[in-house]
Amino acid sequence: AVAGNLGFPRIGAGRELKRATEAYWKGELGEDALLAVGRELRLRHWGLQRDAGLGAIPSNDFSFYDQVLDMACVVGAVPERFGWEGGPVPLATAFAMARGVSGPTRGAGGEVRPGTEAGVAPSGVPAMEMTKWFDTNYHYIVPELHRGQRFELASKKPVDEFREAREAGFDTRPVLIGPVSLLLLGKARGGAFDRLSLLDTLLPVYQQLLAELREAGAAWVQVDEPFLALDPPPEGSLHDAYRRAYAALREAAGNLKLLVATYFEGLRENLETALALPVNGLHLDLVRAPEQLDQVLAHGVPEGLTLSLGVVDGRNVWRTDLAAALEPMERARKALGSHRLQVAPSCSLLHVPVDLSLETALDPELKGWLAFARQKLDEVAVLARALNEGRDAVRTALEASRSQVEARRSSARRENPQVQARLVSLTSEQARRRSPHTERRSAQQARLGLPPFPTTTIGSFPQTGGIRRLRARLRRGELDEAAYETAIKAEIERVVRLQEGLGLDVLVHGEPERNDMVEYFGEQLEGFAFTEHGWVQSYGSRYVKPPIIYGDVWRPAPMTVRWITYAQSLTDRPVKGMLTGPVTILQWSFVRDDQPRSETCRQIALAIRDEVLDLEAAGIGVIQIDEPAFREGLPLRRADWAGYLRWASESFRLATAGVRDETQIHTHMCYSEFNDIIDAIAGLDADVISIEASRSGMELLDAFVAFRYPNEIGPGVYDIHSPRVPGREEMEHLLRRAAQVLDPAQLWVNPDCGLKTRSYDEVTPSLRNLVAAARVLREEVGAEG
Ligand code: THG
Ligand code: ZN
Repeated sequence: AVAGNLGFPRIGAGRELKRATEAYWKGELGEDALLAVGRELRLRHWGLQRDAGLGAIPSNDFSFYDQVLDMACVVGAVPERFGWEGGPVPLATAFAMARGVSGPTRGAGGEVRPGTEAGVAPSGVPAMEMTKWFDTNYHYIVPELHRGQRFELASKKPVDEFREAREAGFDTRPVLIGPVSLLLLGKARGGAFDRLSLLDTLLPVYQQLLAELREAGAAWVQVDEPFLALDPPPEGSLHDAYRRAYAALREAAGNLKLLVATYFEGLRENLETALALPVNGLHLDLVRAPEQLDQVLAHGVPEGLTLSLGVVDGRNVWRTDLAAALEPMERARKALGSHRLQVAPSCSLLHVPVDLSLETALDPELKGWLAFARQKLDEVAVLARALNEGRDAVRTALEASRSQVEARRSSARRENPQVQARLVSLTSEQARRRSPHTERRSAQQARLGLPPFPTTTIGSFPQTGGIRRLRARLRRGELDEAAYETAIKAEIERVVRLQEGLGLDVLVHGEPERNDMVEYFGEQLEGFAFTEHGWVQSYGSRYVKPPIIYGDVWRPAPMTVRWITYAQSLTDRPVKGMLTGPVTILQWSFVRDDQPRSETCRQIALAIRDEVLDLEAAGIGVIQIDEPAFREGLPLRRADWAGYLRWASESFRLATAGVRDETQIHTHMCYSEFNDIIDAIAGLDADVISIEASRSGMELLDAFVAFRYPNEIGPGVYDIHSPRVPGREEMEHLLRRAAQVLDPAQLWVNPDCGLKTRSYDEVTPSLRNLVAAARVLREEVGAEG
């Protein structure tokens, strides 16, 4: 059995890629210097993988921005507006596709890209849309496809990087995104059409590419087809598309071997299709879908097909239980012989941090339970050796793994019996508000006395350089707790006075004390650990450092109460308490693999519930629990949606439902399509939900209208992803549209999202206009009604 890998993180252990790309964008680093950093990272990572003992080392897994963008450039799918005239796609063009040209303020999908805003001309070329890579926190650039599109072999990055590796003495296995998945990752532009109808024009480009790779001396190519493990799309016949595509690839490949890689899910109904492809290897994700191995073996593996067994978790940070991983592998060996097996991580290692050995501050006991990308390579190598030479050959490694697994299983730090007892004794009443919304509404109205069209913001105010420096100085010990507290309180007071001056109805404290919304709460909860260097690419040069949930979660002390009550002490208007919801904390962390996600989510929910009740007891009458990741937690297969929605929505209610009728619960969600989960959203039973809506001209409201959403709702009227200051009339117009389709008594007036990334010169006039727009609507509707 060969030890293989499907992809290595390209960011560099010291975030070298981020620093270099951002310096290049700022004009501080030339293109040659940037290219040199890329080359150095590739060579370093190939070296690491060879030294770890891997036989199948990927190339073309590197990217300066995103691998889907790169593949679009390979096949010449460059939208017309970027002015490309054929031939190799220049690096600057690829970056323009990702980030827009000369500062459009946002991409076609609306998001702001780093560095695109400075000195912008409004007439810039918009970037391509960006969206989530399956159920990961990685985002890719969405290829734009149109009817009659032509393709050509434009960029030869896969061949160039293969040659570069070969010259440096590495025989690599180039990674390509397969033709069917590339089309399904794309979005139809200029009218809907069957994206797979483009296969016939796309396949000759893949054929040419394979021929060039073969000529360059490649023995194997990894072709990623993650859609083989997903529900079939509504259009076309998937089976037929794969059959046609791989007949064409086979023909061009000659003696070049093809490994089709699936991941993130199991083959399920596509199993026959996958096993019938004329290819030499098939990769299975046996971490997400362990049951598929026996299904594949029972079906019978065609002669000449090698199986790549993805047994090391590429999506999480736990050390592998090597002995347990070996069991299915040994079953496969019995059926096929070890020469027809490869051993691999479940998916590309892009989704885990680079190197655990850099973590010097991590508790040694906990560190023993973990493996990052480098450590996972060692695990893969040991497992391959165990298959080839027997378990005895790797006895020491197996014993070390066993003892860590035992240590983790029996560690006292993982467990908190009180938390477990609390979960066991949960009742359904605890996840239900005492009275229906209509009754709560009058109690809240009596307490808060808000006008129609009440105004509020989502929570954060601009994070100025001064605020970030305060936190950095506290961390470095240059500022003591008392001085930090004084400075933060001064900032809170400033933000409260500003909101009073603007005439907002429900105020916030502005969140100057917070970094990332998940990191901030994770740092204060038990059962969470933090890394110093555990960065994972989120998109382009933007990374996140997910906390690691290793044990039972509980809240040792109030987390936000002193800041919120301080803000409330400054004003007679209601100040809203601000928390992150359990689903989002779960979703943006590395989670335990020793209990179901639902269980961990309930524990987080109870910790948040404690905070909610403490805020209420401290006199806070409005509390917002944000769930921006609620929708992205949906399983990849629709058949699994209902189960997720049940526990995710229950967790939210568990966190929020303990309050009295007169305490008003808000939630906030962004980047969401609500159509297919609107009943689950209604099931959260928040008194008020704020959503992003301004960019789509209130289109996102449609689902709420069609569903007759019963509670209150704040459709965003100020697009905070743009530096533009919206005028009063523009926001009035959006509010009128909302008031036409919903009961005006349901409506709140607020921006689309938090204001953290904006500056005060944008935020202050925008909020002034927002309050003015709300006042106009009050008059209009009051006069009518
Ligand atoms: N927090 C977490 N995950 C997320 C988001 C978040 N996933 C989805 C979405 N938001 C991803 N968006 C971003 C936007 C900006 C950054 C990262 C992800 C970002 N990162 C800084 C960087 O790379 O420079 C690092 C910031 C830091 O020092 O903490 O700007 O909001 N968990
Ligand atoms: Zn938001």
